[in-house]
Amino acid sequence: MSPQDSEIALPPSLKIEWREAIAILRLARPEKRNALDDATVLGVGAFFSNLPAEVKVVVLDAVGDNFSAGLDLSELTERDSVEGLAHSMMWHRVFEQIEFGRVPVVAVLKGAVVGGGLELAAAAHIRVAEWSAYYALPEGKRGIFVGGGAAVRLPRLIGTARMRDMMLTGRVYDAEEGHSIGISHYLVANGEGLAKGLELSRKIAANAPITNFAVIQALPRIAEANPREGFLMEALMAAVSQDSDEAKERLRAFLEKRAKKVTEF
Ligand code: 1HE
Repeated sequence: MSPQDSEIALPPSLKIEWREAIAILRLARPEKRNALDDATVLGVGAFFSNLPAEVKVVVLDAVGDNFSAGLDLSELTERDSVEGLAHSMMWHRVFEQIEFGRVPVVAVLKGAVVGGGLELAAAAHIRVAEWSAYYALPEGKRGIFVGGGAAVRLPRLIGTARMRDMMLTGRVYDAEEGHSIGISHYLVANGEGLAKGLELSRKIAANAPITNFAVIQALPRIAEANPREGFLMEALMAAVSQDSDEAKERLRAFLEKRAKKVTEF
């Protein structure tokens, strides 16, 4: 616990743990398999828009055996189409704060990573999966459509053809399959996801802030840009980053044999 807790009002379905430069945000509604109700999604948005300055990386974790069973279906029955539009766009705003926020986000996946849970995971920058993780988009079978950004993020991650299959047939990918198609970056034994997520977060936190900024803000925009603009944006970002005092010191440290080699990171 930290004094910062009092500055971020979160619903009971979310818990924060501070570990110096790393903040762990946990979905904490295991009795409902971490289904995402409005209070939880808005709480995630409040958390990311009020991150204390000293936080350099966020780990997105979950209490219980499941990351998230997706949209809280008990809230869905009450919505008409106009309310549905507003709801989906609220999710978009919140997940945008994750993907294009101030710090890199590492998600630790286990059990159900389903529907909106997969959409949430897709907004993170690094995904660590435990063997128990499984992935599905049951929206097709529930008579609805994805609404938390999956139609934009998942085709970029796994391809439109695979996403179409998941939605049309209800296909479930297990952890190993999910890993082989690119959903997770790391696959670890059950119970070891958080330790791996923290290990990676410490490495990320040790990077120059300008590099982390470039990777989460500039890289995805460059990758989507017309190459003519993309090359220029890359050159601008390279120029800005190498001009920083920190970059100069890091380069000097390598040349003076004070820095780790690539094989030692
Ligand atoms: C829920 C939800 C939920 C569980 N909304 N309450 N997501 C889905 O279609 C997935 C629906 N859930 C499931 O298929 C299963 O719950 C699981 C395979 C994920 C887990 O099964 P299991 O056996 O461990 O748990 P359970 O007994 O099914 O569920 C435990 C409780 O959580 C139970 O409530 P209880 O009061 O009877 O104990 C379930 O009703 C509740 N629960 N999942 C509400 N999703 C922005 S658009 C995004 C669109 C979507 O995400 S659609 C996909 C929705």
